[in-house]
Amino acid sequence: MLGTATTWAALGAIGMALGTIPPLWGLQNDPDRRGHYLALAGVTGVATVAYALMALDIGTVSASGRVVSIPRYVDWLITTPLILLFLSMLGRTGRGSLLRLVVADIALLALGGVAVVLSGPIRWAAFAGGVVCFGVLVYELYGRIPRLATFSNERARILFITLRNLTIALWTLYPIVWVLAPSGIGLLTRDMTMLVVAYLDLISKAAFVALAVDGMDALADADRGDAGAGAVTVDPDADADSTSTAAD
Ligand code: RET
Repeated sequence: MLGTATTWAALGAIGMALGTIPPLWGLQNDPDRRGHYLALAGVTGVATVAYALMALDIGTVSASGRVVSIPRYVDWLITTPLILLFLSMLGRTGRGSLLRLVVADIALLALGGVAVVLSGPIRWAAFAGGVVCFGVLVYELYGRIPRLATFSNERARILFITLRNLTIALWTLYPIVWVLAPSGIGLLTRDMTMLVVAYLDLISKAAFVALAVDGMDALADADRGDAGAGAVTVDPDADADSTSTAAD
């Protein structure tokens, strides 16, 4: 039997709550990197609240005959910038790059949220605008940041590449689900959409956070000035792509 949206949302809340334990543990045990752990705890912590609200069916509004979940979009508006903040903290690419990422991210989410409630061709125009913003975000993460980044050591660079690739691969699935869901052509039911999105959210948040916490000792190695597992300091002028490994 396939569960309902409520069941999947409740399971999502439990998964996100469990996913918040590793960064909270890091906050306790590694006070030097509080900022990193706070950003990570925020990602799964905010999602825990959003999923609990969705499980209780709070914040669902109907517009143009479609159901929009306000907690879902508020969650995305808070947590996706935190994911991008963490990635830019790893690469130390500075405010300009973070700003471009966050502006593109908020614009694509706003356009996607607005597109749900619009009707007629303008709806698909808003969706297409969101996809263009997503293209800008991917270009920044894939094309620009690897060139601008100064990673503290080779392990930090590999951690960045792993998390960035995971992020781009998973985030690409969201607009596809948006089209298949009741927000788009309605091939998926509301219950199935909740299952698929909860699953995507769990990997792009809880798995991201777990991998990030696991990789944080790479930054500790750098702070100690210890070369860690065969680490090297990346030349900021070097093209990071040319030194990439199979992780690319
Ligand atoms: C929308 C529709 C408009 C076009 C695009 C979209 C992309 C959404 C994305 C959401 C990512 C959410 C994440 C949540 C984490 O838990 C808004 C669906 C491009 C990329 C990662």
